[in-house]
Amino acid sequence: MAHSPQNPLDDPAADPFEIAARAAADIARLTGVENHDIALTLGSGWGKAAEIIGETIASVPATEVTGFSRPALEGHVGTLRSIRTPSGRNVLVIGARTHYYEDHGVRRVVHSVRTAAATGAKIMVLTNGAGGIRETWKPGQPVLISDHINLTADSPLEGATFIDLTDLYSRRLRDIARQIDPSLDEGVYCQFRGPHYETPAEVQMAKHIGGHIVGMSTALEAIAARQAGMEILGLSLITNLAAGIQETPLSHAEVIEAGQAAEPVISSLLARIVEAL
Ligand code: 8IG
Repeated sequence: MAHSPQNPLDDPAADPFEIAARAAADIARLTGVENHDIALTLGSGWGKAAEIIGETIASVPATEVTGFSRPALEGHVGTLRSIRTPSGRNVLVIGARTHYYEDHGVRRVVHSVRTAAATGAKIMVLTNGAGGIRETWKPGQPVLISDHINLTADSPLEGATFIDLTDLYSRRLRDIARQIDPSLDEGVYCQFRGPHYETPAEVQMAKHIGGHIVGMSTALEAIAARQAGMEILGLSLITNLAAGIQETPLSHAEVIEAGQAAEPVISSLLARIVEAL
């Protein structure tokens, strides 16, 4: 062909759920694992968890799965892994997140979540790196997401689809996480579009409207996960205090560094939580 292959999700007439079903069939074929029980999206700082959750049965480049492919120049999209936990459950680990700020549209942002549901997953664990608004929080601290405020002004739902978002971040799953680590605090996640970090005034706005965590990924994914009927557990690694809460400017390098420092601790926490789900 003269040009790079198009992503089927970019055809407005295509059904994103049918494409997710095709992606799930690709995963079954490429991993040899017919069904998954739990899906886990690993955000910044959480990557090491994949190694300790269980035995990796198969690892698949996301580019081989329908809907994850992109024009070649945009490069690397990450890996999908099938992991068997000690208790014998199949976990689909998604290391290939598409962010809203990449401007490929919200269908691409939530495709991995819809695919996870199509593989049979009943629980969606969404993790991310984020900024903290609560002054008592320290960089490197993991917190549970109790609810969200979606400031993207967008939705993964198409047409007049009305979905209840009460208890979106399952209380039952948060309670299980707190049985593993009773010191886990929780807060309301505000999704901004990014990719710039907030101004201090925007952080104050988020605080005044009830937010405690600022990020760029999880709210849209959680809405799609709920639409797909999954139960959701959200975990943020506070890599930095939000702009104006911390006195120094935000630096991407420092954010990455805080993530790396926290990685061994939060990865083992996550592995223990997954085993308890
Ligand atoms: I890591 O301070 C990380 N991601 N919106 N604000 C927003 N996203 C983030 C931040 C932050 N830190």
